Amino acid sequence: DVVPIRRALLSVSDKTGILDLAAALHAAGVELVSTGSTAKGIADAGIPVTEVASVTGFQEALDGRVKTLHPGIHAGLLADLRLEHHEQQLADLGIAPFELVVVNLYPFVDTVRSGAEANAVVEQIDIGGPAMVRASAKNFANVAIVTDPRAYDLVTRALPKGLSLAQRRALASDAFAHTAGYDTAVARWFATGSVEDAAAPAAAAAPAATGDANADLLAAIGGATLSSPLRYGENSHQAAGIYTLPTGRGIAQATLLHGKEMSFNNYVDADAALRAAFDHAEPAVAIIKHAQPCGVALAAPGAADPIASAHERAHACDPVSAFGGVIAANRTVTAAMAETVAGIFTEVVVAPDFEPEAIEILSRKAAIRLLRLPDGYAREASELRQISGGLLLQEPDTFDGFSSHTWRRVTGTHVDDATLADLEFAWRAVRSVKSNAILLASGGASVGVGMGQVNRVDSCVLAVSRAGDRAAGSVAASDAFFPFADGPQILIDAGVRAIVQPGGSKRDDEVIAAAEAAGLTMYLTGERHFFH
Ligand code: 93A
Repeated sequence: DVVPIRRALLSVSDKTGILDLAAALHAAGVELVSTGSTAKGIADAGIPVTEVASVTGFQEALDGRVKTLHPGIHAGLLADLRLEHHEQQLADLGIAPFELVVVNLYPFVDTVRSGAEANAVVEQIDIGGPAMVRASAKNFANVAIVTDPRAYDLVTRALPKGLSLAQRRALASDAFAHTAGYDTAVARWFATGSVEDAAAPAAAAAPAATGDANADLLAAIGGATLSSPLRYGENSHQAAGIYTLPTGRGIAQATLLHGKEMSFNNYVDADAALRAAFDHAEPAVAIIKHAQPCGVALAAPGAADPIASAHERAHACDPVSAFGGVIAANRTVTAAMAETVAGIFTEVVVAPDFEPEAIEILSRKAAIRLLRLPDGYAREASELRQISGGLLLQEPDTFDGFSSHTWRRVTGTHVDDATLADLEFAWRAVRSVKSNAILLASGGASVGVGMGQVNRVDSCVLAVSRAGDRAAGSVAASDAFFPFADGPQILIDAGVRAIVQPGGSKRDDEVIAAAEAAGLTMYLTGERHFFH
């Protein structure tokens, strides 16, 4: 289902990355066809390129309003070469097909925002561009359509082979979202004279796209821009979009290598999964459902394929909950990990990279989304949350400088190195679990997680019941202090060997006495990791 790229059409207003892409395509033997200033830039860079006018035999007319709107171009975009008579007609017409189309549209929104007068704004309504985008997206069976410079990397990595059907389908989805968002802005401008008002009738008529209703809010957080409307928000009746930070290196910048467009919830869960997996320096995997970890694990010591081992162990924590989960790996996904994941219904896999064979294996699943992180994945230096009427901003909770040497042992004997390593792992892992969080771990893998309860006792009960037999002999971490001895007593009764918790409760004495009586080791960290 891979269509080799022989001929590409490049026509972009945003020239970001276009010369590198053109150079890579040329090096792979692809013939380049391009419009006006795009063609000029490519030619100036010394890369051979054919002008659209010499393909159509028709000079651009009406001040550029008619450039690519010509059968000589559009038949090459729309021919379905799976049909013999399309191939024959194309040959009769002397028109060559395109397998790759790279187009982004006139900067309509920016022009409106610049305060340009109405005639100038109207000239920035792109007609030929969306026609090419929509034609190519409709013909995704034959053509790959790229509307976002962040996807150029996907194209160059696929050379010289070309893109798979699943990849072309995902690109087509992005393309229609791109033109839908564009037309929504145009409609809003006609209705209100502005592109900013989400309450305008044009926006209400198109619930799939959000527009820039939150422009003021977004200006406050450093120039985030609407990169794409999402199909919907947390639920299907909620309009939504994704806004990306210009300097971001996170999930918002990740490349979709395979699968359907990311949903709002996919983004939330994938980000939570990354947060959990990247808290560990060793190869680690986190599996997330509803923004909560249902398994976090490191590789088994000496595992032949560490990341595959970490995934297997994370999955084993709670296979029931992992169904339909979102997986983050902090290392390249290997073919072995892919084989296991392919057998489990999974929404998203996000990782720094994927072995080519892993992509091959997972691409057999149409529904799974594979996301490659940008180089140098990093989280922002501040975290933001909206409340009515304002924003809350805080430094992120990190483990910078974390060491168990600062822990205070309040009961029991010194534990052996393996147990201490488990406690350290549990303490790191519990941070990504929503409060009240209790995490039981054994051998560098979570075995039972109690999350999101409104009292700590219930979280203990949940963690113990999820762990089942595995609770006995495990270690426990609690994200915040135990206000009473009832929670730890549940862990003690289940056979937990050691507990790490912040301490600092008024009743620490009671809590410590319960641990003392049971003869287990308890460490106090002096620092809590609430996560709400
Ligand atoms: O003026 S158009 O509406 N009519 C066209 O035929 C046409 N062809 C390409 N807009 C058209 N384009 C747009 O030109 C593309 O969407 C792209 O944004 C831009 C690239 O032009 P250039 O290569 O001259 O910068």
